[in-house]
Order: sequence, then structure tokens, then C-alpha cells
Amino acid sequence: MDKSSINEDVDPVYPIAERMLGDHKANVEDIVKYEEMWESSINTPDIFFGDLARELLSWTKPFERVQQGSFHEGDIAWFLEGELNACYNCVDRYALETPDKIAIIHEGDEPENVRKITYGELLQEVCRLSNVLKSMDVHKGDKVIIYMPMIPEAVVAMLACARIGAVHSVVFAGFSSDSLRDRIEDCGAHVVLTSDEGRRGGKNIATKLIVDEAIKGTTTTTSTVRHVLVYRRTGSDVPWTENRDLWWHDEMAKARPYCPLTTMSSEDPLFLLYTSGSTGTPKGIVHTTAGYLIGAASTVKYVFDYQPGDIHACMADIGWITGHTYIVYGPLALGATTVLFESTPTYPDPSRFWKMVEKHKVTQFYTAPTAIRALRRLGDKWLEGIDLSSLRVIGSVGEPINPEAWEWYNAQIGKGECAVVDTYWQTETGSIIISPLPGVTPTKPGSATLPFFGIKPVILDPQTGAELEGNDVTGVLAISQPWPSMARTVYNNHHRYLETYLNPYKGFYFTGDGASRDKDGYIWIRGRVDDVINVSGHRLSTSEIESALIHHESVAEAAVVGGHDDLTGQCIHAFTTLKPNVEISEGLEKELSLQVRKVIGPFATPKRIYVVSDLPKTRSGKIMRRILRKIVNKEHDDLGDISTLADPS
Ligand code: 6R9
Repeated sequence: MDKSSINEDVDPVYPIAERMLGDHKANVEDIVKYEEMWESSINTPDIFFGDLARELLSWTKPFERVQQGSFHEGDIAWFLEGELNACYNCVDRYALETPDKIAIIHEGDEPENVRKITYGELLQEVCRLSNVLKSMDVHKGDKVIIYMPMIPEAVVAMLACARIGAVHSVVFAGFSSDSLRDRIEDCGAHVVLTSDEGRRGGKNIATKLIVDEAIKGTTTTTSTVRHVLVYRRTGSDVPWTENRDLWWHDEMAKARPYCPLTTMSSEDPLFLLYTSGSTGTPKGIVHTTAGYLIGAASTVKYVFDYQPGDIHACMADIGWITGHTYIVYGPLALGATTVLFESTPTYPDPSRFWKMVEKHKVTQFYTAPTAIRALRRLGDKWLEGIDLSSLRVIGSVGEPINPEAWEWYNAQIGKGECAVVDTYWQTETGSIIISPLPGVTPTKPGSATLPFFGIKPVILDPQTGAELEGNDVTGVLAISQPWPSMARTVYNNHHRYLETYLNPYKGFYFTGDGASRDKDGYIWIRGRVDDVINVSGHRLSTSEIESALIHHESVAEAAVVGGHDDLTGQCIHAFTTLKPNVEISEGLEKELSLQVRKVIGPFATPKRIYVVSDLPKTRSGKIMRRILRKIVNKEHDDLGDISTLADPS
């Protein structure tokens, strides 16, 4: 984040939040009540979360102990001995009570294509698909890959897995076949759910073709995909492998619209989601059933101040954690109506989001700073004549939001009458961990403000690991006690879980982000302190991009660093050296860029590729990315200590 543009000295501002009051009663009355609740969530978590878990979830067998385990041991577990089913909690109980209530509003790629699905219909669809999965020999604990566009069937797929205890792993449909293959192999899935094609921004996306390519290249014997279930979205011709590929509609037509629920223990895994870390291959983050659901449901209730009748619209993709928690599990666990958006903020024009808010009378709207910045730049004329008065809470997530974007969002979208929630969290935290509460927390543009219930943030000295107490401190952000929705492990690699999150600072969960606590105790997130780059809220590791480049036949070495970008927050700068006897050819940079797109996906395309004669290295041969980072961010005068450089010139 550009530090020059933020001002921590501003006094906290109480949001007008008139719309919080109106017909609705806020879920937390005021800041004093918040403080009381937060204290009790920290000091007596067994009581606080025990009560919350009984209030928000339905159990087939009550839990006997609220929590056990510690950061020291890495053996955290919540709601022990309890049994429940996530699908029952998100679908059945509302289908029984209010079958005609709309569960999902699907706003298709073309604005006129809107589909509404009731809780009653959702239950039938989920049951049918659960039976189809069973007929494909999917059992409790098996992994299922979902590689689908933003259509209701993708949500049905997640819930059907949850119903029968299969562990879904949704892969963002912007990932390449190589990335998809890595994920299929890592989790050993036998079944992939996809569509013939996707539609986004008026263009077709060849999802089935990418799945075919991913499977063709599979190398291990354990991950041989037995079946690909294909939903017909566009009707285009797609290649077909007899016996392996099955049409969704054919199989669904054969299946019974009721499927019994599989009982799950609180700590049974609900899903895997791959995310980039600072080293090596992506990690399969494991979330468990009860703790994750509590985090999802309670943050929709408190951070988005959910009230019955609300229309909750999260603009993320279900391939990312934000889509899991705030399109699917959180809103549905509360019986809300959730909006599933298939298109882009600028298709067919930049009024798309706002016309959608008006059309569906959206009450909670949640998007990323990149989208806010882009729409702000395109001008306010795209807002003219559109009624946004249904909105009460507008949220931001994924990267630091600069105060100018915050102010625009507040004034132009919230009209100064909505609560603006800058929500900080991660794939690993499962749900929001630092955020204002609507109508309760005084806000400061650019600060995620105060911790959610059960979260005790600390700022540590990055070198010594000592806790920096009091206010006005800057360091790395860690959390000092376990909370229900935190990831439990990295799939098949608990060692990596410990090494990444719990061992860097013993006794703490390490977020990987830098942060300050200002004079009022407010948290300001400074961005990643590891080798993770955040482009438009998409998390990428520098080493993944480097290894994609090194696979190119001409490249000898590669070093990737994040540069500042006004629109996307960060952007990718890639430095490469060529193998001996390879000449720089015309179009080489383009070729290297294509290489990254092919290996990872289009969203990982470097903004700049520099072919250089040498990279700055220490005498022991380590590439000094720190220096490259300063160069791309135009901080030449402040290269820091370069005494260890082998060749300072
Ligand atoms: C939910 C999500 C996590 C990383 C995280 C941090 C950045 C997310 C933020 C934010 C500043 C916010 N991040 N929210 N930075 N302010 N409100 O985005 O998960 O994809 O795992 O990314 O995103 O750097 O560590 P994920």
C-alpha cells in the first residue's frame, strides 16, 4: 500500500448509518456492547462460541467440548463430539421452513438472464446431484474437483459434496490446465465437475477443453480421474471421452430428488481450497465443518448486519475463499437470499454493478478495491439515475483499500448513509477477522479497524518476534489464540502448515502481512511481508511465476517482484536472463508472457518482462529481489544495504 496516501491521525468517524436503524435492529447495539462481547469472546470463548454455535447451527448430536488444542502443538479442534451436516444447515432447514423463499438469484452474463432458485428447488437439485455423485462412486472423504463458471450448478455442486461428506476443491475457472492438473494430482480426485464452456463478459471460456488437457497430462496413478460430469452452459460442441465423460442433465434425470444426509463430525473436512504461499506449489488449505460454518454465519450476521429479507450480493468468484464464505456458506447458513454474479463490472458497460443493485434491491454489496478503483476512474456518469437506496452495508476485501477509493465508495455508492466495512481476512482464516461492525465501529478510511469476536490480533517485531505492546506500533500481524474458522492443516502436509503459520513465531498464528496499530488501537494492514504478490486481490507467489518462466527453453534465471499499481494494487514485474548463446529475439517478451498465462492462468500475466544480462545476487548466489523491488517501485535512491552484492554495478 502507498503509505504516503494514508493518514492515521484522522479521528474515527461515526457512520451516519441511518439505514442501519430504520426498520432494522442492528445485531450489535453500540461500540460499548461490541467491546463487552469481544472481551467475553476472548476471555470465555467456551461460553461465547458455545452459545453462538447452538444459536446459529442445527446439530444432530450436540458437542460436548467447545475447543481444544493450541498454536504450540498445532492440534486445534472445535465443537468436539458434535455432529452436523453443512448442507442441512444451509439448505434443508430453510427448505422445510420457507420452501418458496429465494435462495439464489443468478444474474447471468447477459443482464436479462436472471434465474431465481428457491430453497425448495435448491434442496431437490442438491439431492439429485448428491445421488449422481454417489452413482459415480464418490464416498465420504473423497475429493471432488469443481472447475465451473459462476452458475447456480456450481453452488449445487459444493452443497451436494457437503451433503454426502465428499470434500470439494473448487478451482477458479481462470486457472490454466497445468494449474488444474497440479490440484487434481495433489488431492487425488477421481471426479471433476465442469461445464461445456463458461460465459464471462460476452466471451466463451473453454472449461471442458481445459479439463481434458489437465487430465491428459496427469502423471500419477493415484489421481486418475474416472469421471467428468459436464453441465451444458453454452451448447457448443466439446470433445468427448466415452465412459469417462457424462452429461449433467442425463445423470440428473435418472437421479432421485431426495438423498439422505451423511452425518459429519465437527472436525471432518468440509473443503480444500488451494492458495499460493511464498514457496513452491500451492497449498491445499483444509477447512472443517463446524468451525468454518460458525465463522461464515456469524460474520454475515455481525459484519454484514444480516436481517431477514436482506439480499446479500458478494461479487467474488466461487473459486476464491470470498466466494465460498460470502456467496455460499455464510448467507445460506442464515437462510438469506444470495446473489451469484456471472459477469464483470464493466459488461456490457460500467453501470452493471449498480443496475444489478437496483434491480434486485441488494442490501449488502461486497467487492474488491480493484473494482472500486476501476469504476471510480470511469466516472460517475455510470451511476446517474440509478437507485441505490436499498443498500445498507457496502464491503471491501482482498487488498488494502486506499482512502480515495474508500471515500468514493462511501459517497457515491453508499451516499454517505451506508456502513462501509473494510474487511481483512485470508483463505486460511476462513472468515473475516478484522473489520468494523455496521453502525457500531467508528471508521477511518483505509483501516480495517478492530478485531471480530474471538480474534486477538498482535503486532510482532519481525526480527525478534517480541510482541509490540501498546499503540502506535508497526510490525508483522499475528493472532494469539485459536478461533473456530481457522484452517486446520495443509492437505497431506501438516508439516508445511506448522512451518508456514505456527512455527515462524511460536505460540502465534502468523498472517504473512505487515500491520500497524495506530494511536486509537486501529489496525492498518500494510500488505504481504513474504513473497506473495496480490494483483487485484488475486494471490500469487513469486516462485510460482518464476518457475513458469524458467520452463521456457530460452530462460536461464528469473526473478519476480511486485510493483505498485494504481489500479490493481500490485502488478507483476519479471526479470529474466537468457541461457548462453541465446539471443534476444523479437517477440521473446510476448512469448514469455504467454508462457506464464499457459502455466498459471491469464490473471498471472506479468505487466512488464525485462530481459537482462545479469540479476543482482549476493556473493553466495542468492537473487536479491529486494533490490529489484526498489527499482521497479522507483526507489533507486534508497537501495538499502548493497554491501553483500556480488557486483554492485
Ligand atoms: C479474503 C482474501 C489474503 C491476503 C491477505 C492480505 C490481503 C485481504 C484485506 C487485505 C488489506 C484488507 N487482504 N483483505 N489487505 N486489507 N481488507 O482475500 O483471501 O485470497 O487468501 O488473500 O489478501 O494480504 O493476507 P486471500
